[in-house]
Amino acid sequence: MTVSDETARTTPALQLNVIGGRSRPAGDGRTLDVVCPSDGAVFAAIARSGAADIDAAVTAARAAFEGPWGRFTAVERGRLLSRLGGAIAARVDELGALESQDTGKPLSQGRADMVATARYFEFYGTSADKLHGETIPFLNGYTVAVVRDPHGVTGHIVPWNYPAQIFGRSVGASLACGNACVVKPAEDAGLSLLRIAELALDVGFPDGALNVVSGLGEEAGAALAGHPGIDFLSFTGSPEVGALVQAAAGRNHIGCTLELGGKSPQLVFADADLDAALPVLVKAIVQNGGQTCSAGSRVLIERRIYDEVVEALVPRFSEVRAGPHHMDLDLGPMVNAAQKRRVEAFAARARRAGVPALAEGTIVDGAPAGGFYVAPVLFGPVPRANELASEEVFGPVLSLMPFDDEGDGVRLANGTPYGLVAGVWTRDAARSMRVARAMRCGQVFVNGYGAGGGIELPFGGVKKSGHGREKGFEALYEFSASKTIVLNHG
Ligand code: TXE
Repeated sequence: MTVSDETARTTPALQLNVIGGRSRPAGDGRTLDVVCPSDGAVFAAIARSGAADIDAAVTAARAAFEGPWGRFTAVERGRLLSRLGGAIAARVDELGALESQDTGKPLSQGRADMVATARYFEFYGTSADKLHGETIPFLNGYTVAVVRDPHGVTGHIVPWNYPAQIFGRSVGASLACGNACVVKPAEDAGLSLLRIAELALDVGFPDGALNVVSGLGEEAGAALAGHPGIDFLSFTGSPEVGALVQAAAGRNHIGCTLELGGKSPQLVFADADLDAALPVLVKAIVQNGGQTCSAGSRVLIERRIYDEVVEALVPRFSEVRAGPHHMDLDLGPMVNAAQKRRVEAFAARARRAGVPALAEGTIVDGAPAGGFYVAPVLFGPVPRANELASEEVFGPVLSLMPFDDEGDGVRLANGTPYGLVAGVWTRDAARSMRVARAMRCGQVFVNGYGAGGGIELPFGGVKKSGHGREKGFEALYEFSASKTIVLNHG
């Protein structure tokens, strides 16, 4: 082995921060290893940034906002965003493979994530010049105009489950409004964001408009959330950290959006088209290994078809296969060892409590021993008091639960602390609308679930799932504030 081979093997490539238009390591030179969840091996490194690096990024963002970036027109901002979308679309294979290696998700999912990320930038690129204000009839001799202003510098704390997509939806909307952004990716998967921030410079974003600073949550993340130079925060992650971020926002008297996951139900009524529903019910929990905020983790079934649905679901669920990302199976490993332990502990507690495990998927032969694999499990009937009925596992664990009638189904669906997404399967149009209207959550799909990626659709939760809306045009209202101008012209 040559010296350079040895160096390459023991010193993984360091992906630098992007601060003020330059690629930089952490000020004190510290790094974090990046592990591939498929085999547990270190394949890259990112900066372990601290408060000083966050401060440098906030300063650079402020300078951009008050300088060149702040002078861009909405049309010019939109053009740049669309150009960035195009640059990502041209690199779907390369960036998708990176996302896949970083998160463990199957290759095709990594690619699909990049197609969606490109589409977020394209969507917000073409929306930037359509954020109109309004005029309001007022007293005689007055004209009132309501215009929309950017907040200034926005902070974005991104999780590891869909790093590029969540980055794209959040900074896409914020940049479209004219804010400058500082982003803290998750320590477990942040390579794609850092690469996309470099691409943003290549396509012409001015220095400091988009900064990405990697590091640990309690270090770089907490420093960003609490920084007095931030004007608005966007957080996606756990309810526990969401509460910390909200408290930090409160101390600085700024607003925030929180997207904190869910325990999303799909209600299957006796008149449902089961052929259409069954594959979607399985996919909604298997996709991304169940590490999806909107995972359909509860299937609520009208009691008189409960046995029929179980009988049809069991063979489908048993066919699900988990394996390394490059094998491109139904699901990959969990993102890290802690997440694997968390999911396995949920399944073990359910078994100990006597909840029947109806079916299990397989981990394919040849999955590396160092990878963080868990076999998907189908449990049912899950008692209403069991934690699998109400707590987010964030893994491939599906709970089946019978309900008696429409009222009981609605109560059961709404009976968790969360409220993010729901699904309704029925051929009765009036009932589908009644149930959709009764759901306490941010999105309801009727006779489908999670269709189309949802780039154009407002997304966010109620209750413990958080507040505020990202995605779609509505996000532009989150990342801007109205200003009412009252002109007395006599
Ligand atoms: O989340 P964290 P974790 C849920 C899911 C999962 C659980 C734990 O149930 O099993 O959370 O995942 C940053 N100040 N979701 O521990 O810690 C962190 O660096 C500021 C649902 O990974 O909330 C990362 O960038 N920031 C969710 C981001 O917060 C802090 C997606 C999320 O990490 C911080 C992920 C701090 N003190 C997990 N501590 C969804 N809504 O989809 C951490 N961070």
